[in-house]
Amino acid sequence: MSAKVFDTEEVQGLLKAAANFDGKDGNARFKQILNRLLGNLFKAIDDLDITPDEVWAGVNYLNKLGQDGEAALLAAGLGLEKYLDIRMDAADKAAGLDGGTPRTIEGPLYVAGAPVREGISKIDINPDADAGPLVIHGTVTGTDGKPVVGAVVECWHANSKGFYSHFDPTGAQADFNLRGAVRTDTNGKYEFRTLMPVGYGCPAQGATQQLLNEIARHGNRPAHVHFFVTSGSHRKLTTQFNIEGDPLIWDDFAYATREELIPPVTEKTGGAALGLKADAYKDIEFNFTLTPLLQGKDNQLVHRRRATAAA
Ligand code: MBD
Ligand code: FE
Repeated sequence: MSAKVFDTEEVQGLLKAAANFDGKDGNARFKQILNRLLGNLFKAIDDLDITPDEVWAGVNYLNKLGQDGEAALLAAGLGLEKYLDIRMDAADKAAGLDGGTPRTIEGPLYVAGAPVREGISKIDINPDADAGPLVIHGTVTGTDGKPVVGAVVECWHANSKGFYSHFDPTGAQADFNLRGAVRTDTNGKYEFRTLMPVGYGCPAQGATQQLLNEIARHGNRPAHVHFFVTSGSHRKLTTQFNIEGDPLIWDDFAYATREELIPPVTEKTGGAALGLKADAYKDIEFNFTLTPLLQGKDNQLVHRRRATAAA
């Protein structure tokens, strides 16, 4: 091991200067976070004797990550997004907020702007020969058990190739294919008529998969459907369910699976009358329980950059 320099006056001074810690201008919070993260990096370099070649490999990796537009994908794969959920869950518990449908990560593939329909929306726009019909429906209630009328349930999921519209490299999907939004009816009910998704896999040549290969991890998710549930009177819920029986349910590269988020899939007939592509279809009932605002506010609303498209 080479000599340790982290605790020297020179390095501590360098860290402070780099974050302009002693300057009175600039964003104090930003300085605090930058100084800490940079310090932790410097310390790791010292402790693990990380070589210049390794440091430059890391710097170059960040360039590729940005070029590939995969920073948020990597955040999911490294458990950073899950970690934020763990922290929000703990904060909820400390505030005495329980009984709601568990949250789970948003992931990087939401697109804002899906047309909002009343009660029911058929969201499969493009034909997909390998996907059978699926109806997803349920009730939105508060923790008091009362239906939440006029809540907006948004959903988004992959097609039979594991691709999401807007991010589909094959260009096979229209802007809001397999993405929808419905307002709950007077009984708090919502319904999506759609097609069965399959699991997602990270782009094989992308920066995320490159990192995962280095540590012998896969970059796959079980088949799943994402939701936002929004209402003026309750906190926004960000969640997903997994499709029961998928072999990756407990081996999700993004760590989003939770016991309460694996609803049963049932076989039904009568799809023709619902406008589905076959009479036999799969049905998933999934009810949402929303938690109340805290002192009139949603204390856990997450702001992040999201894609948008025009409906
Ligand atoms: C997905 O579909 C997803 O939900 C996450 C979290 C990461 C990559 C693809
Ligand atoms: Fe997803």
